[in-house]
Amino acid sequence: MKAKFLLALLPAACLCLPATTLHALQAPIAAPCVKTDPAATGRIVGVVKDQTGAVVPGVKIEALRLASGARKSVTTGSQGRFAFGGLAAGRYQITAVAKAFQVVVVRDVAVTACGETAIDIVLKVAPEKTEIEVNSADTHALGATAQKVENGDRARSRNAAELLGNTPGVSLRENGQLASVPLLHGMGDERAKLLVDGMTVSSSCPNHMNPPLSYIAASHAAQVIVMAGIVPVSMGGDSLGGTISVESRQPVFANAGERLHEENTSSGFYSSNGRSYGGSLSEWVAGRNLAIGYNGSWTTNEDYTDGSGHKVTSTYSQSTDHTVTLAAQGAGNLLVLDASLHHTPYEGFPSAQMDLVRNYAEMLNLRYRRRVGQAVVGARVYWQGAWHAMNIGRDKSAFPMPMWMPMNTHGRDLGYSVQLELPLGDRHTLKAGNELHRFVLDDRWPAVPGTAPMMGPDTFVSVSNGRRGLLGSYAELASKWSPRWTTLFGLRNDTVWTNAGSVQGYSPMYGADATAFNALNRARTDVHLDATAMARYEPNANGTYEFGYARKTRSPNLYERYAWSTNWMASGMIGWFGDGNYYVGNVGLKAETANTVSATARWHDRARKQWDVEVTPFLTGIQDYIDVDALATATYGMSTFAQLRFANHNARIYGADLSAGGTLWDNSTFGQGKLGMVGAWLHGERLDTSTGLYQMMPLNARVNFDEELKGFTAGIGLQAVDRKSKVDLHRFEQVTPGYALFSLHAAYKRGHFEANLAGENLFNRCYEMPLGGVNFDDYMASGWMSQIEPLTGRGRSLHGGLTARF
Ligand SMILES: [Cu+2]
Repeated sequence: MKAKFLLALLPAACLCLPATTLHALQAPIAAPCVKTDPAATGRIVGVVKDQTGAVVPGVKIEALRLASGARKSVTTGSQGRFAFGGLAAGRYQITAVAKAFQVVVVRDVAVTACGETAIDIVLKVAPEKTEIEVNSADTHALGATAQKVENGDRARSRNAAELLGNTPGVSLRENGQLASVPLLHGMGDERAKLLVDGMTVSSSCPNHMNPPLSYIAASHAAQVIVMAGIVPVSMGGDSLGGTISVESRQPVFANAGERLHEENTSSGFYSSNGRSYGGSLSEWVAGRNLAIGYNGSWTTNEDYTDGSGHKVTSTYSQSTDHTVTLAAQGAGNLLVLDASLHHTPYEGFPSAQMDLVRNYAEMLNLRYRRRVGQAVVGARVYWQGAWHAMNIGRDKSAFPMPMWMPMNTHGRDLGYSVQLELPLGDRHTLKAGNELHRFVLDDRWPAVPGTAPMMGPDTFVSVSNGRRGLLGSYAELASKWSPRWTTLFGLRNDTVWTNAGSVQGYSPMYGADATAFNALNRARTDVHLDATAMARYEPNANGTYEFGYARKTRSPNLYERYAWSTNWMASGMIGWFGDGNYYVGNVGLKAETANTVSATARWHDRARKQWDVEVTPFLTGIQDYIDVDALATATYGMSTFAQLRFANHNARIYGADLSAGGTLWDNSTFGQGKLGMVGAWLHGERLDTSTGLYQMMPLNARVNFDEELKGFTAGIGLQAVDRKSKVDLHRFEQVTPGYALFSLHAAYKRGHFEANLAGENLFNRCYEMPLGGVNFDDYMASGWMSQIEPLTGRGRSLHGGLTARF
C-alpha cells in the first residue's frame, strides 16, 4: 500500500543525478536463458565509488520494480560491487544509501529477459549538517544550530538551559538555580518553543518555577538544537521566537559480532561558591534488538555569594532525576520508551515573593520510528503529571513579617505527534505531520488559619480545571534545486482552545472579582496560520547565505487569560517576570503574531575547519504582542510597584548575531590553538509608547581561547556585557551597568577518565544581571522598606568535575 503511494508520486520527480553514469549491456548469461520464455529473468550489477574514485563497501542498494512496487535489497561487498539476480523484465528504480553520503536514486533502469544491466554509482559526500538529520528524527538542518553536549559544557552548567549559553541568538533569564529560561532574539519563556525529547511540557506554576528545561538534567542532555527566528514549521507552532530542542542520547544497540553492548558513565562535581555538588550515573545495556538504560542525577547547593561578599539569599536548591529507557529495534523499526521521575524538594527564588517548596513530576514518552523505503514515519505519545507547591522557604521565613502562604498546583500534559518524511525524487523531501497537546491545570491556595478574611477561611481557587488544547497540522517541502540552491517552504495551522472553571477567593472580600469572572464566557478559540519560506545559496566553497521569512503565532497561556483577582496580595502571586510587580489576567486577550525576516551570511575556508564568520541580522514585527496595561501603582517603603493587566500591543524587535572562530595553530609541537567569539545586539520596543520591551539583553560578546595538546585542554574566556539602558517603564525595569567577567577552564582526558576544572568570575566582579530581575529577598529582609535593586550575579567560583566512562 505504502509502496504504491510512493510510486504514485514518482512521475512528478526529476531524472537521475548527473554524477551517476548509466549504461546498459546486453551481455548473454552463461546459464541457458530463453528470451521468449515468460519466466526468463534479468540482472542488475554495478560498482559504488565515491568522488575520489575509491570503492565504497557496505552501501545499501535497493531495487524497486516500478510496475509492482516489489523491492529487493543488497549491500555492496569489499570491492564496492553489488548484483541483483532473478529480476523480472521491466523498469526499476535503484537507490543507494550510505552513511555520510547523499542518497543516490537512479530512475528508470531497464531490465530485459536474459539481460544484464550495469550501473555505476558515484556517491557524493553529504553536506556537513546532514548528520543532524541522522541524529535527530525531527529536525530539518536548514536554519538549525545543533551542538553536541560535551562534558565540559555539562560541568559548567547548573541546568539544561545553561548548555545554550554560548549559542548565537540565545540569552538566559535567571530563574532560581534549576529553572533558567532561554530567550531567542529577546523572545523567551513561552514565546520560544521548548522541546524536551520531543515533548511539549508546560509550566505548572504562576511564576514558571518549573519550565520545560527544568525537567532534563544537564548531565542527561546529549544534544541541543537551536533555531532562532526562521524556524521550519515542522519544528512546532504556538511560539514566536524560535525552537529549542534538548535531547537525551539516542539508543545504541550491539554491533554484529558483539554479544552485549554495555556503556557506563558516572560523574561528580563540586563548586566552591554556594558549595554546590552532585553526581550522575548512566548505564546502558544493549543486545542487537533490545536495550535498557538508566540515567540518574542528584545536585544540591547553598546560597551563593556575589562579588561584594554579600550572600544572595534564596539561591539554594536540590534536585533528583531518574529516567529508565527501554528500546527495541528490528527491520527498520525503532521503539523507545522513557519513564522519568523528577523531584525538587526545595528551590529558592530570590526574585519572587514565594519559593518552590516541592516539585514532583512523572513523565512517560513513547516514540516509534519506521523506515519504509526512503520514507520515514515517526510517532510519539507522551504524558506528564506535575505536583508543585510554593510557600516561603527557609531564607524568606527568617525575614521580618514572614508571610506563610501555601499554594499548590497540579498540571497534566498529554500529547501525541505523527510525522511522515517522504523524499519526492532526488530533489524534494516532503514532511507532513499532525499533533495534539492538551494541558490541564489546577491552582489552589489553602486557607491559612487565623488570617481571615485576607487568607481564609476558604481555599483560594486561582485556576480551576484550566484547559489549553492545541491541534496542529503542517506540510513542508525541502528542495535541493542544485548544489548551490536549497529552499524550504512550509505551512502550518494550529487551533488553540482555552477555558477555565469557576473560581472563589479566600473570603467575601474577593467576591466581586470572582463573581464577575464566573459570569464571563471564558472559552476561547484561536486559529493560527503560520508560514515559513527560506532559501540557502552556496555560490562557492567559502560562503553560504540563508534568508527567509516566517509568520508565527502564539496564544495566551492560562494565567495571561484567567488570573482573575485584582486584589494586590493575590495578583502579587502571579508573574513569571521576576520584577516584583502584580499581574491580572485578561479573558479578551488575543493571540500574538510575529512576522520575521532574517538573513545569515557565513564565510569559511573550504574544509570549514580553519576559520568561519557568521552574521545574522533580523527584524520581527509583532502584532498584538502580549504586554501589559497599568491598573494602579503602589509604593511600599522606598519602592514603587505596578499592578498590571495583560494587554495586546504592537511591538518590534530587531538586532544581529555575530559569531566567528578560527584555528590559530595546529601542529604536533604546539597542539591546536583556537579562538572563538559570539556576540549579539538586540533592540525591542513597544510601538504605541516607544518604551523598551522587558528583559532585552544589552549588547554582549563572549570570547574564548582554547589550547589543546595531548589530551589536555586549557582555555580562557571573557564575557563582556554593555549597560542595559533601554528598559520597560511599565514594569519599572531597572537600568543595569555594563561589566566584564573572566573565566579559566581546563580539561584532561586519559583513557576512561576526564577531569574538568574551571574558575568563573576570576576577579570576583560584583555585577547586576540584566535578565536577573529584582532581588526581592533583600527587599523583604529590610521589612519592605528599602529601594529594590537588581539581582547580583555569582562571585568568584572554583569548580571541579570528574567523569568516568566504560
Ligand atoms: Cu511555583
